[in-house]
Amino acid sequence: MKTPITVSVTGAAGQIGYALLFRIASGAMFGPDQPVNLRLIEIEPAMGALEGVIMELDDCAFPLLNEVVATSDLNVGFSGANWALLVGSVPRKAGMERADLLKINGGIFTGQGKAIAENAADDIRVVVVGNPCNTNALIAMNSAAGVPNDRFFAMTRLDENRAKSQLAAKANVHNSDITNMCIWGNHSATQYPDFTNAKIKGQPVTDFIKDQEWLEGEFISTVQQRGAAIIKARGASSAASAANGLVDTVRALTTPTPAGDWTSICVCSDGSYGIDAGLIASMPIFVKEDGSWDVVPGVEVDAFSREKIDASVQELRDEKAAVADLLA
Ligand code: NAX
Repeated sequence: MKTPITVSVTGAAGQIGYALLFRIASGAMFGPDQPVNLRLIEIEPAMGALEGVIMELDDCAFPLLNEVVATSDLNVGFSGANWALLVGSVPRKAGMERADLLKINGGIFTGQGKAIAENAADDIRVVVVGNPCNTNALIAMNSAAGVPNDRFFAMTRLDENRAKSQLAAKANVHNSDITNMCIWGNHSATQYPDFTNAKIKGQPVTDFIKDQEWLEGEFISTVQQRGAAIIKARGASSAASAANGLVDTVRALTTPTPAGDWTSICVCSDGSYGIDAGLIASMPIFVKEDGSWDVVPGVEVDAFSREKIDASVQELRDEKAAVADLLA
């Protein structure tokens, strides 16, 4: 049996947490031969609910679940963590300005970044899901002195999966026929799902979908607005599909990317593709055999894509400016 890895999850008693923990404990995230220790982090008022979730984890008798710790103490929560999955955040309430939301959550992610730097394992990798996830990841990265920037990620895999599913339905093919789907920019309504570089059965999307107006209009807006559509239909935000997006994200980061393909993850930009260095932005990523990753070079950005990417990057710049005082 392998040595257990330690996975810290914030917001563990929330609805994504409820869909996520069982998939981590079952082996879906790290594989069927990798035992896991879970460190579940919640705020005090949610500790009772978290106890209930842990009772259910116990009741699954998962062979791969080695140890579960529940805590509201960040130093305990991130102790020895190999992975930190930062799901918890404070939702926007009626009357709250976006800038207020950025500041409130920013405060959470400075403390978490600092605690990660002080307590996590040397190989720590951090994936932020809690919104606004790009800027929260930026704050955590800037607060985690000594942890390399290339260990910080934010999630746009759910958006990538949504985009693949929309293209597959329109082209009447299977989801697995869609490759090279990139989400650019911010995980927000300005994100750009790039159909110009996506492929269907290895061919340009336009070989299968002749309706350019749909691609440039309804396709993009459906992906951008999918979260809102789910809230409207379900009365609650995406949870199982978000948890699945996170399972896919971690698997993508721990598995070499198939040759010629890529995956969308928000990473710290090195200035590629006209995205300011230091912003956490979604772009096409390739994970190598040795487990390190690179931005895929040479992806063509046409005038249509350029405008969409620039708009989303501008939003990231504005978010960064709104939390400037939280960036060390
Ligand atoms: P819930 O409100 O159900 O759960 C959030 C949990 O976080 C709560 O249990 C709360 O007690 C906890 N929490 C709050 N502050 C905390 C702190 N300082 N430390 C630890 N835990 C804390 O939300 P849920 O539906 O689970 O969504 C979680 C986050 O994911 C939200 O910010 C949401 O906007 C975001 N999402 C991000 C997505 C993405 O693709 N990046 C998609 C899905 C989702 O919208």
